Amino acid sequence: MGIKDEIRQKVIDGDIPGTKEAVQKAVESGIPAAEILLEALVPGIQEVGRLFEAEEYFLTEMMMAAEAMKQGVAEIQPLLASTDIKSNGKVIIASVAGDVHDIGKNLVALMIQSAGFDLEDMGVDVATEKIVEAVKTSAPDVLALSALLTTTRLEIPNIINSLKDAGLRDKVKVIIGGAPISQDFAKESGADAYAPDAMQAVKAIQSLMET
Ligand code: B1M
Repeated sequence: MGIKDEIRQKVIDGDIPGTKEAVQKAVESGIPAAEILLEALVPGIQEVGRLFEAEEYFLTEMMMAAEAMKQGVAEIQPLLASTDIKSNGKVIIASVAGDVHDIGKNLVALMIQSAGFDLEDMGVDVATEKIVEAVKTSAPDVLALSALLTTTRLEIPNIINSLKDAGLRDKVKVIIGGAPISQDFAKESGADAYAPDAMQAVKAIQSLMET
């Protein structure tokens, strides 16, 4: 088994020390961090999603796998983050109220930081009022919202309406993403942009900065 397959399997097994060790081994053998992320860790957690959906995995297994994934990402995070201090703008990111999924949000956050933006990460399950308050006080150029559940994505139009009510909608661009989000949903919700993955999120934010 190659090292990338090994990492993928360790994530699927929810083997936290094993994942960290395999990632370290991959780094030492010269595999680029982005490749470890996109070709080993992400496919691992995606397979876990499939197993959960097929009812072969239960919540505990999914939680162990998520932790293994997070710790694997932490091993390569310093290699992905940019040391460039010039700021291209300010972004606030959050997983919406009721949603504790943060692996995808953290990847998007990492890519945004690597692209030279100032980033304020509000974390998970962030109440709409808190997001509106942060937009008011921190005045970001872009608000980035992540939702992974078909139920929590409904929080997105609420946030956009609350921004309107607070007179802030025209002061910030809103980009949204997450597995149940689509371009159509973004349009219906009144968001300015949608991105299907972390790389495209950065590209979309860069174009929003030009508008
Ligand atoms: Co949950 N979960 N989960 N879960 N979980 C899903 C999302 C699910 C699809 C699994 C399934 O049934 N196949 C399903 C949702 C069904 C639905 O609503 N349609 C589900 C469910 C049901 C649940 C619970 C309700 C389970 C329960 O309690 N019975 C519960 C809800 C908790 C809550 O939030 N209130 C729950 C809990 C959990 C764990 C805590 C165990 C864990 C999360 C741990 C953590 O994040 N810290 C977890 C996990 C790990 C998953 C799966 C397996 C993996 C998610 C993930 O990390 N993917 C997931 C199945 C799946 O997605 N296939 C699942 C990898 C990550 C890199 O991808 O997050 O999609 P993703 O992010 C991508 C893109 O979506 C995009 O870029 C990212 C990177 O390229 N993206 C953006 C994300 N945010 C973006 C923002 C942007 C742009 C792009 O701009 C701002």
